[in-house]
Amino acid sequence: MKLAQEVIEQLAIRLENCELQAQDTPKITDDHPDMDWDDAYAIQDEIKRRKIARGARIVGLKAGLTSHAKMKQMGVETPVFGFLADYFSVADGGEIDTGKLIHPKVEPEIAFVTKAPLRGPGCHIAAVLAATDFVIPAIEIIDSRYRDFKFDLKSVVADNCSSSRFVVGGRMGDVAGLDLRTTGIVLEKNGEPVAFGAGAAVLGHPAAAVAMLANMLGERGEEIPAGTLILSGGITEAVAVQAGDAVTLRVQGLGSTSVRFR
Ligand code: 0L1
Ligand code: MG
Repeated sequence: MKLAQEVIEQLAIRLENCELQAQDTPKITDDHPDMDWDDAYAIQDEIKRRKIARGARIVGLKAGLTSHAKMKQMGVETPVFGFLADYFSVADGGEIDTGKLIHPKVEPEIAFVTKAPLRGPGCHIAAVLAATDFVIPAIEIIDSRYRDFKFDLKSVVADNCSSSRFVVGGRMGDVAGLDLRTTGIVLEKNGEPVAFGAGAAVLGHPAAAVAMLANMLGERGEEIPAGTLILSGGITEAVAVQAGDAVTLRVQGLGSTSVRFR
């Protein structure tokens, strides 16, 4: 690690305050160009520690930048992961106050809920499918704390991978009866289709993103516990939203989930 613990704590406070006060900031690597991956995840961990200390519960995990569309949109090449706090969760059909966000975008995703722990190294698609209780449509609302979404990957990891809100809904699907590679999705904004795709856009199979997450956590001596909700990553590029917009995600065989922005 390149950063002192005191600097990690200061950067975590800066980024979390930006999240809680809906204010943007230049990317942190501008001031700390030598920070490494361990520093980036240590800042994310410190943000998580601060939330838990204030009484928040961690309700899930997210894999980010798991599709070529997202990697191309962001100009990066490596997937990343973050955590989901309880207050990120919005009811299906619910409303999000854009006054509490900076510049939200939505991503169509397939969420997994596990029924058994997953631990890397060596975690693979078959292990993920065997450990999956069900899959369900999910809309992730990302809101990078960095000005104009301009960042590099280490800055993104420190910022909990732009996590801000998520919605799940529709039908709980049994993976035994689904081919998630060919499962089609349509994302609608204000009744108009704005993005289309299929599960294979996420690392060839959305379960591969969950396996990758288990393997990345395994390198840190951690696992994905049973009962974890996991967002497997955007199937298409993220779509910008503003107050007044209504978004619906339709997933083949799994129904739909919606959210409105005010
Ligand atoms: O969920 C994601 O794929 C987002 C990862 C962070 C990068 C971004 O803000 O788009
Ligand atoms: Mg996402």
